[in-house]
Amino acid sequence: MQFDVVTLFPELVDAVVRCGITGRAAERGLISLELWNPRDYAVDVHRTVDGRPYGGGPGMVMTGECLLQAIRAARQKNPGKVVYLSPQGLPLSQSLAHDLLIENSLILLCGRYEGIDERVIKLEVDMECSIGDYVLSGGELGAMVLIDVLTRLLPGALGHHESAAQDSFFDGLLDCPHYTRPDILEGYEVPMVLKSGNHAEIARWRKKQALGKTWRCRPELLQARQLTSSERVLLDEYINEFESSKKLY
Ligand code: 4GX
Repeated sequence: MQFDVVTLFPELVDAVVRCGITGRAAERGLISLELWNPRDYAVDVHRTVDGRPYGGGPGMVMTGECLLQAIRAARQKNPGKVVYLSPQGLPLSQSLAHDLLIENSLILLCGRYEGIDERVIKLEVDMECSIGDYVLSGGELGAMVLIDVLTRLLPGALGHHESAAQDSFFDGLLDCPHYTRPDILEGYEVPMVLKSGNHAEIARWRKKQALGKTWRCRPELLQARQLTSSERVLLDEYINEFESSKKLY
């Protein structure tokens, strides 16, 4: 998958292809990142990329001309949908990420300051995407999140061991707890069942913990997902144990 990122801070975004799973995916040619700096298209001596907002008010707005040129240079080299990272956008989710996988190439537009000139959105943006309901200092971290989420979904990007962790959210549930050595850490023991060697019991325990954790921390995820009858049994068991453990205190 090709990512073209239009940004005033290319060195920030470049970190995504230098580290971890996304770094390895770039090395293997599964993803490719190209950076386009609107400042390189500024013509005046100060290489200005912002202007005061028409109508007044605080802050600055990214000007249209050099942004349009940067976007069009990217589009000419690597044709693809232009995604603008902004809090007004379609909320990013695992399912939106799956939908975006059909694209071979995306141009990610990162705004700084108070935003970009609205006419750039009108002329060149195909889709607006938000990574969450909070305010970033710019779209770069959003673009990096999107690149990371999409890369993990590309065939061959994850090793066998890493792909297991992804199954949990595919399933619409939070992940179960994980343990490694030592057996006892500051008085806390590893649950006995995990050392039993009984794989059916271990799978049952993990599913029950995943259901229970989702019920406690993100109940709305359970609303969005139909439970099977055996899952209902596991969750009821979890809830009963949870309620009776509360009575002990
Ligand atoms: N998910 N930001 C965009 C510039 C801006 C300001 C106002 C439109 C209107 C964000 C997010 C995000 C910060 C990126 C403001 N654009 N991006 N930037 N949440 O907060 O994606």
